[in-house]
Amino acid sequence: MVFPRLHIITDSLDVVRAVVGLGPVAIQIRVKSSSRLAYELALAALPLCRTAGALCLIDDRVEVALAVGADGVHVGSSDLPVSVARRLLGPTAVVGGTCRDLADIRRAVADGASYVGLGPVFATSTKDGLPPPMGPAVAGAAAAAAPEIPVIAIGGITVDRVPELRTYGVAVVSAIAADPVGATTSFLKALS
Ligand code: TZP
Ligand code: MG
Repeated sequence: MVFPRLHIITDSLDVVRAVVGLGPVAIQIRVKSSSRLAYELALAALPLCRTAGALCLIDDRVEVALAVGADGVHVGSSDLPVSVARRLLGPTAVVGGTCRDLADIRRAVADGASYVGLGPVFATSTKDGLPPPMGPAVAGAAAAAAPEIPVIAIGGITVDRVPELRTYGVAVVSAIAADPVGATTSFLKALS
């Protein structure tokens, strides 16, 4: 499977159901409230992803990825380190790490990441406590300096902004909320 350029981050089974068949996507299950709820959603989402050939990743929670047999995880600075997620999940799992700059990307590569999420590229209200946005030029330069790993831009990404991004792909939350099918279709076209 070619690593997907569009990562859809969601806490909704309806969104998973709506978008998995539309093209090559990674679904990232992001449930902040509890491992139990994340587990239940992941358990329901995984067969939908498998049937459609979509990648199923779990945000933050390595134990949930292990419990349901997901394809992998995406870990940030408050989660288990990339190296530990890699050790726990094994060599074939997808392990993504949040990065803020090129030095982070270099560390993530050394620690065994399969891909990195780089951001915030643009301002976003989806997540609190983020550093200032780096902008598409800085993100593109970091991605160009680390061609060995897919760099997925995150933070305030909209379809209109895809052409100015020079990263391997994008991860989105709010941009697909109002119209998951229409927005996903547009993102897939913009990224192809
Ligand atoms: N990490 C950095 S920005 C972000 C996360 C989880 C949220 C991105 O959400 P949106 O709505 O696509 O800006
Ligand atoms: Mg996270």
